[in-house]
Amino acid sequence: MLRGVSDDVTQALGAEQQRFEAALKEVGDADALYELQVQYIGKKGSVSKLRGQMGKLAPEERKAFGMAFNEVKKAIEAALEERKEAILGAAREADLGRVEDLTMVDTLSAVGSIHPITRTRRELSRVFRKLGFDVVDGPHVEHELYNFDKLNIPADHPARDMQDTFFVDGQSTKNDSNLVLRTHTSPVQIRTMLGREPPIRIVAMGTVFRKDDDATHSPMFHQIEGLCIDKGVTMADLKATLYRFVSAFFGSDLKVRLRPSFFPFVEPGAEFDMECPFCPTNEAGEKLPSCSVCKGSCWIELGGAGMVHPKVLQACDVDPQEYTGWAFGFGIDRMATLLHGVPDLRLLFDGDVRFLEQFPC
Ligand code: FA5
Repeated sequence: MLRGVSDDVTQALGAEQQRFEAALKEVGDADALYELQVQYIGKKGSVSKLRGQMGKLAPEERKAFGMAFNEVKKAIEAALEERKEAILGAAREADLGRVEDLTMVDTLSAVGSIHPITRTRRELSRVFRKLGFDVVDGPHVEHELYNFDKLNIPADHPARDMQDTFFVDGQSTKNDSNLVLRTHTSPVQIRTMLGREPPIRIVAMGTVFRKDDDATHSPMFHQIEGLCIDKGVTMADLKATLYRFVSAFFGSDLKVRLRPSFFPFVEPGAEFDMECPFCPTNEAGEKLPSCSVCKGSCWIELGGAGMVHPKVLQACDVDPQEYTGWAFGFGIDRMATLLHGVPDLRLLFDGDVRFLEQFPC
């Protein structure tokens, strides 16, 4: 490389270059590379120092040495740069590998989320409290007397067949009747009327049990019950309350309709439906019949309702001549499946994390 130049300094330059090239092969990271750079071409580096020897050379040798020095320095700089790129490239590759690691399940910091039923219950509580209702509770294991008899469903009444349930060993303290897993939240009506003086405005929410099991019926499910007892209360108040509730819960102005139906504890009794909030519309805002939720009917069946039967009022020591009242009840699980588009209600209770993860807080 330093052909035609023969003095000691020039040989030393060549020797330093060879030492550098050997050392470079051993360098594995950016720190070691920097050390090498300082060692050879830093201010006090071995190559840099040789430049100071130029003054000792004869004037006609200086030009050749200067050119040789610059050539060596440039070669060292280029080799350092090339090695630096290689080290950075390897570090980037390693970084990409680490990004993949980040996709691993991080079990330590995983926090749960609120179950869709709990979330729906909380939202129902919030809306009914705003409408002036107290939220009350009742036991899951109930006296048969409260679950059926005082609701005008005597032992031989066919309505009991529709709510076939689980009986619990042991005797109830009320009338020596049986203990049952409550089949609906309606016994909370009885407990409330026996425990408070009218006016009454309550909702009760909770778990209920029936001998059911299919895609839309679970043996354990959740209901909400509403009860209003006061002087001069009518069916119009019931409909207005249901309308207010549905509109507040779904956040838009939705109609409610009542259809005649039978429940032994209300008279008159009704099924109540709400206008479907999920129907797709055309550009003119007209609903299209292709809705998968209401199957094009534009109505969603919610539950039962009606004026509290005078026999129920009497059974709870409320004078039907002085007071009237209404009640309603519907399934919370159905509400949650509607809200979240869940095709099988039983998925809500399987405890499968892959299903529940679809409902983050
Ligand atoms: C009743 O349980 C009455 N207690 C409701 C009532 C209250 C009527 C007050 C009048 C006055 P029904 O059996 O229809 O009614 O049940 C009410 C709702 O519970 C149904 O509309 C449905 O949404 C839900 N439901 C009933 N059985 C199941 C089940 N096995 N799984 C899930 N949801 C159910």
